[in-house]
Amino acid sequence: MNKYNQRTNISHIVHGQSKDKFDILFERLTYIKRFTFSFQCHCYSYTSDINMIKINILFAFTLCCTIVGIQCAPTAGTSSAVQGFAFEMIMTKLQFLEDRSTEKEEQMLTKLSDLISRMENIIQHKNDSNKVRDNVYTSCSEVPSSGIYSIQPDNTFEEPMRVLCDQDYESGGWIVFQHRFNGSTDFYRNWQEYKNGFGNLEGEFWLGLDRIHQLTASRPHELVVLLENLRGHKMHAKYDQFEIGDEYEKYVLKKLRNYSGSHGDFFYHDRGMKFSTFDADNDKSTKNCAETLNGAWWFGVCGYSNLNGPYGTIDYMTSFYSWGAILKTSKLMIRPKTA
Ligand SMILES: [Ca+2]
Repeated sequence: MNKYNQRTNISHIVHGQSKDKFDILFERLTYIKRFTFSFQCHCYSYTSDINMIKINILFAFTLCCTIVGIQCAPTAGTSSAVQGFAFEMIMTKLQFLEDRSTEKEEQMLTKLSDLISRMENIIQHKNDSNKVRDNVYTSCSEVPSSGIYSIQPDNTFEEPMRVLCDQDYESGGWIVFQHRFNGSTDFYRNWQEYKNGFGNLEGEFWLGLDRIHQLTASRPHELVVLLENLRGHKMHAKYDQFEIGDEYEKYVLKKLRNYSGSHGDFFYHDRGMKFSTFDADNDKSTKNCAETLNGAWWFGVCGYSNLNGPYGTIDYMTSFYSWGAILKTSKLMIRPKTA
């Protein structure tokens, strides 16, 4: 079974919603998922067909050579060289077709995966819209209390962004971009999903790298990471400058400066690293860190931080600082710098 079929069922995203409202979206999404699967099967079949043709040609060619009693292997002999050349041409052409088929398959799967991810976002957006206030705020510092709101910081944002605002921690004004607390959402996701975001703003979620980039590139932001282990011990790391690049730059961790906190500079090793998922290895290791650690992060040579890794495990970051206990909650938040 492929990774697209292993993904968490999206039903949690629309939990509690009237079915009538999303029937069409569900049907469409289901159709696309089935189409993706059948398309993959078709591509695999197509590639297998090409391989079978190659084998058949090789067999037929060998048989012909045997019958006429000539040497077919590509040697320095004159006649065999001519025969070998024709054979090589056919095989090269078939190899070209096979490579092209594989390339097209990968491109189509990426596009389909992106489409599914976007549709899940649309469903979540509709879901949240029932609970969100009609007002559009310029920042989370303006909202009356912690909760889900639409914000549009300035005119560079084409449309309002749905976010979870935290007005409780350290005078408030925070936008939450990662929240985990019960393991109900699968965080082992592909590039497109980390790009567009996934999960439920009322539950566990990842806001999306595009949104994090858009926010942090629009004006200076600070970052705070709040962690709590199963023993109830809490710790935090705060950086008064935080910015990530765009997708072209692989969402590189551009700025992460001026640490303060309770247990050390957690992300020291992540500075300047690009974001990696299991299907996008942008780390500095010979391994695929995201795949090895079952996560997605600004990995360097694996190790240290892996806050999108399997829920209920010891994070490298915390174990490195001898805090060593299983993480219960993690909350990553940003807010515009006021000074
Ligand atoms: Ca690597």
